[in-house]
Formats: sequence, structure tokens, C-alpha cells
Amino acid sequence: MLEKTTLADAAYQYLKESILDFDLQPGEQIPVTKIAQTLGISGTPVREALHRLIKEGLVEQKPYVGYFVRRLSVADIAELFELRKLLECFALERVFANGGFREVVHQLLSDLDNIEKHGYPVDKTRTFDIDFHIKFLLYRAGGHWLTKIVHNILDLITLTTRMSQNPQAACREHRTILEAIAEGNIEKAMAALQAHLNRAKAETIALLGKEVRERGEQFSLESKTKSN
Ligand code: NI
Repeated sequence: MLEKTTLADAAYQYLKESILDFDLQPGEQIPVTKIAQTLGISGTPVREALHRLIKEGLVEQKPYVGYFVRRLSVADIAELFELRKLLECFALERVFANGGFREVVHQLLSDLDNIEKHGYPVDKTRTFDIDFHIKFLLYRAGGHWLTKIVHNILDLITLTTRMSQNPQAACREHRTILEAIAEGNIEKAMAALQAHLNRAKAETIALLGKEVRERGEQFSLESKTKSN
């Protein structure tokens, strides 16, 4: 029999992937019993995993009701994108300072060629986003402390990369950034990275606003957590 912690780890991975893949939708109640049955385990490790996800900001618990996928507010999205901008611009400076990026940049540009050639498949564009923003910029360029900070908010960053709905614009912008890096043009790369994140932020907020209005709720820039 598996150790208790291993079971909780398995439940944690399963739940996290379901949330990041939107198999469990924002605002949806998490069916604890059903998930326990699917994984062939008891409810205890599932609840243990849920509490880890609460700490990470992906899940919330409503007393006497159950566990829900946390619905990010417009303020959450705005803050996360601003945070990404700070962290990624800092990382980009380090890319230039560290040098030795020629091969990776070349590989990423050829990945982009492939994505465009195949009509922007969802899985490929998602993988690229992780390869570019997280693996190349934040992890490879970052030092010990940046890596540590990013690790703590990695799932939230991943979530914001997946909310973006415009793969063609994203590919074009990723190419501009990477070509500027290849040319050694830091100002151009920095401006292009900021423009990319600003566009993604605006589009994600617009999309979220539409969903909020469709649910008949008030659309505001106030943080949801402040009002309850
Ligand atoms: Ni991107």
C-alpha cells in the first residue's frame, strides 16, 4: 500500500492538472468523493491535497458547503500580470547580462516556426509559453532567489499563460522578443516583452469581464476578497 503522503501527492498532482487544464472550471465545486473514487483512494488524502491548493491560491473552501476552484477576480488577474511584467523584465535583463543564450533562442524561434506551420495547436502553444516565459526567462535567466519566488507562484503564472486566447498574436510577439534578443537589442526586447504582457493582460481582463457580466454579476476592478 502507498504511503499516506504519496497518496496526497498523487491527489495534489491530479487536482492541480485538472484546474490548470480547466477540466475543473473556475467557480466549480470540487467533487471530493468522485475524485477519491477515480484515484482509488479515500477522501482524506484528497482533502489534504485540497488544503495545499488553498494555500497556493487555486482552491477556496466554503464552510459547510465544500471546496471550489478559486475564481480569479479582475484585480487578481491585473496584479498577476503586473507581477509577471516585473519578474520577466528583471529576468530579461539577466538574459543579456549572462549571455550564452544564442542556442536556446535559436531553438525557441524554430519551435515558433513549427507552431505557425501547424496552425497554432493548443498543446504546442501552451508548451511554448511555458518553455519561453518560465523555463527560458524566469528559471534559466533567474538566480536562486528569483527561482524561489517564481516556484511559489508558478501555478498562478501558468494559469495566466493559459487564459490568453490569441495564439497568433502571442506567437508574433514572442518572435519579436526573441529576434530582438538574438540581435542583442535589449531596449527593443524589453519593450516587446512589456507590450506582449500588456496585450495579454488587457485581453484576459476583457474576457473575464464578459464572463462576469454573463453571470449577471457586477464587473469591477475591486478585489473580490475585499468585499467578503
Ligand atoms: Ni507569451
